[in-house]
Amino acid sequence: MAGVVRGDRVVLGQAITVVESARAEDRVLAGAIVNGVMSRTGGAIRVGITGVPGVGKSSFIEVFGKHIIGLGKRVAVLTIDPSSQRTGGSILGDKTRMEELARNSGAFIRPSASGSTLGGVAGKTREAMLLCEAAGYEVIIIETVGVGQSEVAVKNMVDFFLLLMLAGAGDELQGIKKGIMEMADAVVITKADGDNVSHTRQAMADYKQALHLFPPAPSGWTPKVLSASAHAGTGIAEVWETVLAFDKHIHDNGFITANRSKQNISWMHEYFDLLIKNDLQGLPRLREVVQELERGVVGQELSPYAAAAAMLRAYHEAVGVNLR
Ligand SMILES: Nc1nc2c(ncn2[C@@H]2O[C@H](COP(=O)(O)OP(=O)(O)OP(=O)(O)O)[C@@H](O)[C@H]2O)c(=O)[nH]1
Ligand SMILES: [Mg+2]
Repeated sequence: MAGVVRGDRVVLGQAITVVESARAEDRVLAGAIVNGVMSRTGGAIRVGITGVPGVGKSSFIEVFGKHIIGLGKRVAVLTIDPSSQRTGGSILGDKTRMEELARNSGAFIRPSASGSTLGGVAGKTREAMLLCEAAGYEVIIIETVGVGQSEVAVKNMVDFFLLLMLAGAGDELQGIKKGIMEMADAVVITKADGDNVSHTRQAMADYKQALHLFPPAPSGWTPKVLSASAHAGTGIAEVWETVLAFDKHIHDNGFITANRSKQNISWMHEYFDLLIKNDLQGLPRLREVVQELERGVVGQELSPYAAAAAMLRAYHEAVGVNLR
């Protein structure tokens, strides 16, 4: 823990590995680590970045991260890739695309552990974020692939949510669901260079129009539409200035406190659900009851609802016996 607080990147990496571990003995240590650093967390600006595969997230973050470090801040980048289980992950690709940033002493880059459920990965990313804050990173960037699974989880752990979009890619929403656009504090049209420049102008006008139709956000912030090119290095400073303007806005109107409290409450409930689930799995006698109930559902003797209710009764009983 002292190593984390000291800002030692190796120790920070090791602490995140412990937090990500599913082993029971590591869970105890992980809990102690997270509790131990809690009072040193909360100071960073938390930025979520999403967009369809290939939109240019990693390239953008490479340039964006270096820009922020150039202004004297330390940046941690955490990635959640819900597809990494299936495809084996674009982690290697990300590593190469953020090569310079990864070598920068002001940066810390960490891909999410694959092989867990989405909820699990998201929960661990949140803990990794807290560890990075305790280690003194002032800006936390969480990258996720915009395929509609992990955005809500990311939105629930960040302050600022950035959606990257391509210009002139036909369908105006590019498979990005309306709900994701609605969560965005800014939309950035990427690859605004070369032949793309004129398309970019049109796309910006279209997105301004589209965002205008959404109801006002609880933060009281009007979402911005910007453009950037990671290759040309243009528009990057404006995106950072927008994040800073948003940060000032939510500190001035108190939204940051209200929002983070809300996030912590939902975090608590998520953890509770997880604890119950783990607890259920840890009761061998209950497992037999559950299997029997499953057979009942398969044989259509029991409705799924009735089986769930019976499962809860059996759980209460099992816990009652345990407590005595
Ligand atoms: N012209 C142009 N191409 C870019 C720019 N940024 C990224 N690209 C290209 O777009 C492709 C995808 O870029 P990535 O940064 O890997 O995109 P990503 O969104 O991280 O992709 P996934 O991690 O696979 O979801 C690469 O071939 C990049 O070279 C840019 O600013 N301009
Ligand atoms: Mg990427």
